[in-house]
Amino acid sequence: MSNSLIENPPLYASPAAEFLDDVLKGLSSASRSIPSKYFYDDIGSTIFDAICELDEYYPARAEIEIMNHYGHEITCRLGPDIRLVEYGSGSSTKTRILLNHLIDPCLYVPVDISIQHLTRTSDALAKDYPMLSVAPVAADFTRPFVVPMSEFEPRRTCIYFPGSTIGNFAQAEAIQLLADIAHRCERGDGLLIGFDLRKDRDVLESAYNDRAGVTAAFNKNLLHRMNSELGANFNTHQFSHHAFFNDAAGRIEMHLVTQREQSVLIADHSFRFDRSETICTEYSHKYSISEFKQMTAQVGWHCKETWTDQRDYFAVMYLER
Ligand code: AVJ
Repeated sequence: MSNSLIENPPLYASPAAEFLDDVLKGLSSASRSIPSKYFYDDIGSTIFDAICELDEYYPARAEIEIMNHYGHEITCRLGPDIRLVEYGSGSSTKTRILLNHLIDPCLYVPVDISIQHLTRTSDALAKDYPMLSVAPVAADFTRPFVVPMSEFEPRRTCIYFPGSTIGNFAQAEAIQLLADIAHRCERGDGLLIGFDLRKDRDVLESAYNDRAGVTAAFNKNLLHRMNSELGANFNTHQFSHHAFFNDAAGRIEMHLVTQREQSVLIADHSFRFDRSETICTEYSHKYSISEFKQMTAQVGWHCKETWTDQRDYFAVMYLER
C-alpha cells in the first residue's frame, strides 16, 4: 500500500553541512572523536551487513536466535493492530521475523539515516508483505521527526529498537534517548529493545577484530567518506583500526590510529596528528540486564519481560510506558 518515502525537514542546509560541522567539532576537541552514525552511508550500511555474517560477530546471530525462538511470545506481548516504528531499520532482517508473527499490524515505519538503504529495504518488504502498509522515514532518530499515522487507528504504537544500537551511545546519552522515546510515546505504548550483554573479553574483542578485516574496512570507510564528501585529504593507508574492551567503562571502543605524525586538511581547517594519536569512532556498551532495567526505569519505562539466547550473550527486552 502506501510506500512513499517521508523525508523530514533537515535542521542543516544540507547533510554535508551537518557532517562537516560534526567532524570539525569532533576533531577539534582534546580527545578526538567522530559520531558513529556517520558509518552508515550506502557503502557503510552494506559493510555492516557483511559484519553480521562474520563468524566472530556474535551479536547479530544471537539476536536472530532470540527472535526465531521467542518470536511468537514476543509478538503476543506486542499484541494485534499495532503501529510498529523501527529505529535504525537497516536491512530489517529481524523485523521480518516479527512481521511473520504479528497479527494485523496497521503500519510499519522503518526509520533510517541512509536513504538508499531505506528505500531498497522498504521496496523489498512491500513486495514480500503485500498486505502490510510501509511508511519509511529518512531521519536521524536522535532528532525529533514526524511519525506517519496509519489509515486505521492502531491499538498502540510499539517502538522496535534492535541491534544493540543503544550501546553506541555514551550511557548518559542513552538514558536521554530512552527518555526522549518515552516522551514521544503515550501511556501503554511499547518498546522492544535489543542490547548486548557483558561477557568474556576474548569473545568481545574478537567480534570487533575479525580476521577477514571487515570491521577494519567498516571503520576506515569513515576516512573515505570524509575524503569524498568533505574534500578531506586523509591518507587512509596511514591509519589503522583498533578495537578493545574498556572494562571500567563497560564498552568496546573503536579507534582509527595514525601510523605517523601528519597533517590533514578538511575544508580550510588543518589538523595535526601526532604519531599514534587516535580518533574514537565508536562506543559499543555492554550492559547487564539489571543495569539496563535501572536505566530504563529512571525514565518511565516498565520492564515486562526479557529474553536471552542460549549463551546469554544478548538480550531483548520488552517495556511499556
Ligand atoms: C550493531 C550497530 C550496534 O556496536 O556492535 C559492528 C556496530 N561496529 N562492528 C555494534 C558495529 C563494529 C554495532 N551495532
